[in-house]
Amino acid sequence: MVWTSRVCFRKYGNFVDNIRLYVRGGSGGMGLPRLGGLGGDGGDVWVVAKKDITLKQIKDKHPNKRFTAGVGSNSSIHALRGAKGEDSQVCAPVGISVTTDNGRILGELNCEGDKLLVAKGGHGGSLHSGFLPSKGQTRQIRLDLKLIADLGLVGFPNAGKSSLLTALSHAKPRIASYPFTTLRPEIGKVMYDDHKQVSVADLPGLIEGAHVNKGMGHKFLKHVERTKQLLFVVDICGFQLASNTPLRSAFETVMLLNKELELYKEELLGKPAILVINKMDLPEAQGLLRELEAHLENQEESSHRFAEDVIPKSLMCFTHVVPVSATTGLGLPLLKSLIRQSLEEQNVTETEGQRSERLLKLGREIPTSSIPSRGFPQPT
Ligand SMILES: Nc1nc2c(ncn2[C@@H]2O[C@H](COP(=O)(O)OP(=O)(O)OP(=O)(O)O)[C@@H](O)[C@H]2O)c(=O)[nH]1
Ligand SMILES: [Mg+2]
Repeated sequence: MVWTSRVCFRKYGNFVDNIRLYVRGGSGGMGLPRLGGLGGDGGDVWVVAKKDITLKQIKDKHPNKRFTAGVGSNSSIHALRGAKGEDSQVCAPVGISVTTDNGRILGELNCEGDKLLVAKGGHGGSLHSGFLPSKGQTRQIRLDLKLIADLGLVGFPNAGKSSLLTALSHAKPRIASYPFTTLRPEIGKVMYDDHKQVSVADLPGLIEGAHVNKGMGHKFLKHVERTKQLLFVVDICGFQLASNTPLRSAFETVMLLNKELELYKEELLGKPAILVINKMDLPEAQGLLRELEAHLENQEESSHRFAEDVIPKSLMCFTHVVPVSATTGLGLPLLKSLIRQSLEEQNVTETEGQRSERLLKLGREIPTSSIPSRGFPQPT
């Protein structure tokens, strides 16, 4: 039997993978015609790549999403050459592309410290301009996190992530019964009957302590940030790394994956995610699935058995829970259609969000004086 249930533990969808900003270079300072003094140039706005920054942090720290550089100083008797206005910096994550509102690419920031000029300051007044300054450049820009794939496969080693990718796409990743078979992401394309394609990244397995870089830790987590949605893949029989480490049940592996993502970057839990329970062809699978279901439904209670430091503070929200077998193909057609549905839902939510943001902005920009009155005196 193939079934799916919708388990939603908390609101999801607050992961930010793009953001629109208003940037304005500072105006130049006035020149001093009497003495031939030059006004200072306005400051510039730069986007600078920093390691531990996320787009969500920019959004939270600068709710009005405006970055304006300083004005150049006027020329004066004391300082004939006015000082340049202060530059403004937008600290952004590594791995973003910057475009103008109409889609022109301004540049990419791929390494820490990369800088991109996004709004030039105006010139200070000089003989050439009749000592009058010019205004700084004004622009709407978009910062987009460069995604490696639509979906990322998240799971402990041996859960069957690579097997699942092989079953869903034409990719041929290495599959073996030992942990850490996959060492770098491999992208597969899932094809649909109407020729639509969805890209899925097979990622290295994650183990407890990944957030402090155990196993393939950081390499893995860095890639998770660069996918739109997550597919948690769990072995219904659980996971044991070695004979001297504890055997983790399927429910424990879900909790531990949740905890590792939270410890690395809590906002990753805001990504839409589907929980895939793999290896349902194994003889003991049905009984274990019932147990897992019961735990997922009573998550709060079930997690009390764990050590304090294993219990996640926020729980991942799964849009669907789908039992499958990568080996026999059980549940895969349903999983394929849920993946598509989930991505389409996310697209709609994002487009609606952007549209209402634009409308809101438009409302702010139309001055009330331009709204025609009906001949009544306006209150002052
Ligand atoms: N019985 C059964 N075995 C499976 C299934 N899916 C995968 N396996 C087996 O599980 C083992 C691990 O599979 P992989 O696909 O390499 O697992 P992985 O999650 O990619 O592992 P890492 O790359 O090490 O993180 C292999 O021996 C697979 O044949 C399944 O649905 N049923
Ligand atoms: Mg693998």
